[in-house]
Amino acid sequence: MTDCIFCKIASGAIPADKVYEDDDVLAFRDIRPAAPVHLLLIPKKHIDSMLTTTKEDEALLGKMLALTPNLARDNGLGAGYKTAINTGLAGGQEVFHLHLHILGTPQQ
Ligand code: DGP
Repeated sequence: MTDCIFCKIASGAIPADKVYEDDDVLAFRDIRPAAPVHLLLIPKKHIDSMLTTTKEDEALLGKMLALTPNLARDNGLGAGYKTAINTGLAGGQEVFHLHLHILGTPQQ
């Protein structure tokens, strides 16, 4: 999607502080962090939100969730972290490219 900011980040057209990337997904630091560590994990494929996922997306969604402990550990959140997926305008979603927030405070 040409006017989607996260598609532009996924394609490298605009920069982001990336912490993980593979063929399917990308993780980068949130530009407005709400915690000392605040990552966003996105599918490279454009999906508007959880309101528009299909059965075809099940493996991708499972992969994203399964990646969160590794991403958290690699970014100092091995002791624990929060995840959130804001869904739809009524769910507080601002950027309409599906993304999973990973937030936390590194423990000593
Ligand atoms: P949400 O409310 O779940 O749609 O949160 C969108 C998040 O995306 C918000 O915490 C700020 C972040 N964000 C918006 N634009 C950019 C950007 O261009 N770069 C980065 N790194 N984060 C962004």
